[in-house]
Amino acid sequence: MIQIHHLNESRSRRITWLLEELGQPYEVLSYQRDPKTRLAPPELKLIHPLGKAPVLTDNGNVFIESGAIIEYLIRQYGGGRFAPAMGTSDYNRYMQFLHYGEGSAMLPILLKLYVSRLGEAGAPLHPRIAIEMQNHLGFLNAELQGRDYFVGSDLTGADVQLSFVAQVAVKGAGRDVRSNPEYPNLARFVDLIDARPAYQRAIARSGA
Ligand SMILES: N[C@@H](CCC(=O)N[C@@H](CS)C(=O)NCC(=O)O)C(=O)O
Repeated sequence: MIQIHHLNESRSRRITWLLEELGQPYEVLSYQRDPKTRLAPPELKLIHPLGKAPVLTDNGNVFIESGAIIEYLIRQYGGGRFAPAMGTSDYNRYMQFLHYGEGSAMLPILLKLYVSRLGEAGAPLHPRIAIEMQNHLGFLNAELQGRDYFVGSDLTGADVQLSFVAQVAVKGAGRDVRSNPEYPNLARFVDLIDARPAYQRAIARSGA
């Protein structure tokens, strides 16, 4: 049975959601962040030395990295769904976004998070981070102009991967800017995800 090692309020939500979309039986092993440091508990290092979530285990294999896990699950259990056919231009676009989600888009988001902990000492970095946030979120917002999903007309693994970035853009830092969104297409995308029964099932099963 597939096991997903899931950390509260983390990117491992993407994988529990994808497992629900796939309709694949799975077991959730839940971990709670330390309330002060926000780090994962040390037990997660027993599953993988990095101690980061998500970690997926299946058939004796241990997988880390959301993008690689998404690709594996869709290849293994997708039955032709959630990814375009290899060799098509949609497939190239799909791979680009699957990598882009963690390879580029997360960097300014994480920088903002960490630098915010420095208080005033971090102020010199704020303008550069803001420019990079706008650069990446503006790009993603523009890519969704006139379309519901990032690739083709149906949900793919690229949307699952980019869901976290869109959610941070729209609902991050305890705010919800959907009534007056800076990135209206990302806001629409977040609403679309929220409305998916599989996403709701993932939340009901392993927490919001
Ligand atoms: N690029 C990795 C990021 C993994 C990662 O850093 N996960 C965070 C949660 S969003 C984590 O485990 N943080 C707790 C810690 O660093 O102790 C992925 O997408 O899987």
